[in-house]
Amino acid sequence: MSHFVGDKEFFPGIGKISYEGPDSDNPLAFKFYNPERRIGNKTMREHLRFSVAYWHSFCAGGTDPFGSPTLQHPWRGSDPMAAAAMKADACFEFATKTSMDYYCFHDIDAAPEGGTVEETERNLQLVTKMLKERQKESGVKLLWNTANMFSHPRYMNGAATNPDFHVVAYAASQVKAALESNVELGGANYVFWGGREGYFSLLNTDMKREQEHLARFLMLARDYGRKIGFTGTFLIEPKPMEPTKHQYDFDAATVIGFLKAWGLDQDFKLNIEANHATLANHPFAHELQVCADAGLLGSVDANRGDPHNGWDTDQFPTSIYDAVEAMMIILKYGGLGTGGLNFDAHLRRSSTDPEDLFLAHIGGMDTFALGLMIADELIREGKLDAFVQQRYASFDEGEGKDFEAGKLTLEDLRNYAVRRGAVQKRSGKQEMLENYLNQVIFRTRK
Ligand code: XLS
Ligand code: NI
Ligand code: NI
Repeated sequence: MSHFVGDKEFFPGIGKISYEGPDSDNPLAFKFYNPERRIGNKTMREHLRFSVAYWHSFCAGGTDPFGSPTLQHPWRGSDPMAAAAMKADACFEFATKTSMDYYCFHDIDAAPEGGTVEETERNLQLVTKMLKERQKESGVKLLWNTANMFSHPRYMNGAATNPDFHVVAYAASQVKAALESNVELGGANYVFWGGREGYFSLLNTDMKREQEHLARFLMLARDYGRKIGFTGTFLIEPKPMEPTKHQYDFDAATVIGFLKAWGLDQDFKLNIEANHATLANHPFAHELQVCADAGLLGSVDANRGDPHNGWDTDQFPTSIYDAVEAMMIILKYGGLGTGGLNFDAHLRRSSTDPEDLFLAHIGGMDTFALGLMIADELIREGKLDAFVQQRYASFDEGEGKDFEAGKLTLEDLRNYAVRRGAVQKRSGKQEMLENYLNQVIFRTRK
């Protein structure tokens, strides 16, 4: 099979990236990601379910608030539908060459927005046909799609939470079309990221009403999706701010409370983005654990932020610590289900060589592959679990057990305290566990 689709190769000179192992000097090779290698009961590719993000890799040209594009995509300046076809070819060529099994897109990343609702719908239908063919040809699948309801000026005051019903309805037209595209492409999930679902000032905002509208909107989307045969998972992607000052889907705990309050937790799970956790002042692992504990861990936008500034810098993930902690949570959860690890990350503005896109993804994939291997070792060794279990041992028998079972009253607790007298200090041993983690991470392995 050729490694590109269509008749033009967009990344000439770069072949299929292969696994060469940790000692390889070849920057265009995997050092840790060996797709068919088994870890536990699954292969690495089955565990990790990597996905490339259309918007960052094939749309964004390296602009920032102070500077114009630094990248010249070959489709820039072409007729919009011709450009859409070229972008699709580039995406599937890239995914095939990097052994990426999935891709993700916003409606307007893939298909040009038209002047009317009907024209926009038609464009997306045409592009969906193109994508479907390329999926078939390459075997690359849709992890999720979503509607971009934040770029167009009509959404400046929000989409589902806009104070103007006309805008809410316009947003609904986009979600309807995006869901239809998803079903046509056999998407595994459908994402809502509410970049403008929030407010800048309470002086002009009825927060309660806006959140009720959001819940109603999500119910309608769910009902329509199920009606047309969407069997995948709906996902909400929390983020506390940016572009809005305050976003309603602030963090995992907030979203879970919202989903439960509206009875949406049967159909919706969460898509956790590492950089959004950073913005909410939480570690990535915290957000994943909150979702796992609620049984609502859906998917991951694998990237990283910068701890020293407050932006969504969407850098490629390189932290082994973060990847190890994330993969421990995911493995114990039983895997990502319909979700995956989507690289919602873009190159730095000055990374302008065509190979840089490959190097960035190779790094992200190797980081999570290594994280997976180490997390699996940590779980199999069982020392962390044993420590945690022993830390709570006082709830495994006697009154502690009765307390957990709801058999004791507050007076019973008081009497127990009297009987036991002064409390003995018990160390949490954090440093010992951190040293152990380092020992395992830096252990020599092949
Ligand atoms: C932006 C979000 C966005 C979503 C999809 O911060 O991460 O890229 O993942 O709309
Ligand atoms: Ni994201
Ligand atoms: Ni983001």
